[in-house]
Amino acid sequence: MEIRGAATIAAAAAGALRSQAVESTASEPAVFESTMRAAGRRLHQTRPTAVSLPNALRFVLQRMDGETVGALRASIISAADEFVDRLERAQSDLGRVGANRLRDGDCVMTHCHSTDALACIEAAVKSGKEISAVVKETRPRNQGHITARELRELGVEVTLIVDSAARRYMRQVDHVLVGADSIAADGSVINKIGTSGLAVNARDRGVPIMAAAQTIKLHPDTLTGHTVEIEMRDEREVIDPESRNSIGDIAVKNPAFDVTPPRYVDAIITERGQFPPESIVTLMRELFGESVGEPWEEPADRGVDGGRDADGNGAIDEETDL
Ligand code: RI2
Repeated sequence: MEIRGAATIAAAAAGALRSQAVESTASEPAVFESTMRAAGRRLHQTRPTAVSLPNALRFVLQRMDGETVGALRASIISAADEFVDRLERAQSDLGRVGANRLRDGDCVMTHCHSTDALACIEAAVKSGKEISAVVKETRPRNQGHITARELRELGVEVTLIVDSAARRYMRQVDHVLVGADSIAADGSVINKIGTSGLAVNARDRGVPIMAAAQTIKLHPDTLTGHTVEIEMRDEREVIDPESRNSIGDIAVKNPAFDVTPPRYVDAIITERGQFPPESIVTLMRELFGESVGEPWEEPADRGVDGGRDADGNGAIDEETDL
């Protein structure tokens, strides 16, 4: 969690591959390629839910090319730099799309901290619109505090609330704006825990909900029926060990993310425009085709399905669905 937020994680992963390429002492091309794939596998294991991480690894490692170590190294460096450059451009393009949905004087409710979501508010403010925000603190790690600070830096009027006050304040907001860690092929939005309940409340109150998600948040594996793994985090984020012991024998669960079904989402905002969630699959097919590789695996280990587990049901994990 020192590096967090799906876009930031993606940039860090590309940067880590770049560092590995620069620092590798391999003198044989095959050894160099193998160390790059090993670095990719290690990075891939760090967090399971944000698909921007494997998408970043895929972008860089698929461009690893050359007959010599020098050429291979140069290809990684140039791909990593291009990835970060595209990421920054995508976020500002997405911000302009999202800003078009915000009118002068609108109030926005936010959840957690998302650089993609903030890009929309920033673009609106920079175009001269006055925007205010109701910011949910977002238990257990209170990343809403980061959002509150960054919105204040933009000059946005901020009201901070506890998560459970969201419904009470829903009447005075014009939009719910969240980010995404992954978007599934059916248009489900996988985002910080609490997003799905917030979206249900918003729908009940007639408040539109928009998810700001660059296309690196689109989860290509979900095109072929794979589910999105939800990260379970340390129970000490929820309760300290002393308090837990004083209560007695209890179970504590701390899922980091949840799944908001497409019927509760009005628009997914990307750098390629805004999409109703049900049509995001069209963009996914255009970007990924029908299959995706896992270039961090050694060629012999890739297999027909890239070595992944397939439950084949094409649905979201039942524990995470509404
Ligand atoms: P950007 C965060 O997860 C939040 O769920 C946020 O909505 C999402 O990443 C996207 O963030 P975490 O890494 O890419 O804090 O928009 O667990 O910055």
